[in-house]
Amino acid sequence: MIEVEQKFVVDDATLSPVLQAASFIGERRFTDTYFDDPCYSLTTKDIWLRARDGKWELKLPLRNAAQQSDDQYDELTDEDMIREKISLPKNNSLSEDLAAACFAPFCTITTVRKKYSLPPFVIDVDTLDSGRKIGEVELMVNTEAEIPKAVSRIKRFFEQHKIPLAPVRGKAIEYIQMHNPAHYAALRQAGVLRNID
Ligand code: V4E
Repeated sequence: MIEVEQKFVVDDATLSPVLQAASFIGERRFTDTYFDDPCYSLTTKDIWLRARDGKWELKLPLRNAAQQSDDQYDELTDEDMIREKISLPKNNSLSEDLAAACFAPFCTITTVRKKYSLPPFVIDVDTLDSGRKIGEVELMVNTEAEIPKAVSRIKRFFEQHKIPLAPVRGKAIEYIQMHNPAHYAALRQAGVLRNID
């Protein structure tokens, strides 16, 4: 399954009628630690390797980032597939092999995520330690061919509920901008900062 998603800036006045019509699925708190090497080899290709509460995940762009107007990433959780995509041979555990290849954590973010269902959409509302809130509307599809239709449906959902479709600085991008100017400059130079810079 492919998750087609669009983030939005949460404005409680706009969002509360939408959430009232939705069913609350649940709330979870998780911590993401993101990894890259000193040349930013992954993130400058818009590839995001993270451990979410200790479980490895790799987010890979489905299209060239410069053409993207929405968040469309493939997400791998199988460690052998992750190794294959980042060309990391197996000698020891994934974390040991990453460290040996000079991959190190560059940011850690804790999120409280509330999940709602408004079929066929799933709505996530993330709250960060800073209090900042980011929303996300998601639709699941089976094949890449179904992505354009899903993108249109999500756009219509935004119009219908008068949610502004403005570019959103994601959590990891915001962290890098605040804490690591050299990394942020490398992302900008690589053209990875979709729609914001
Ligand atoms: C894909 C990505 C990053 C990894 C973090 O992804 P994000 O969707 O922000 O995290 P989260 O916690 O909502 O993940 P989920 O639980 O939905 O899997 S960091 C940056 N990107 C891509 C990206 C980009 N290239 N440019 C801009 C301006 N923002 C984001």
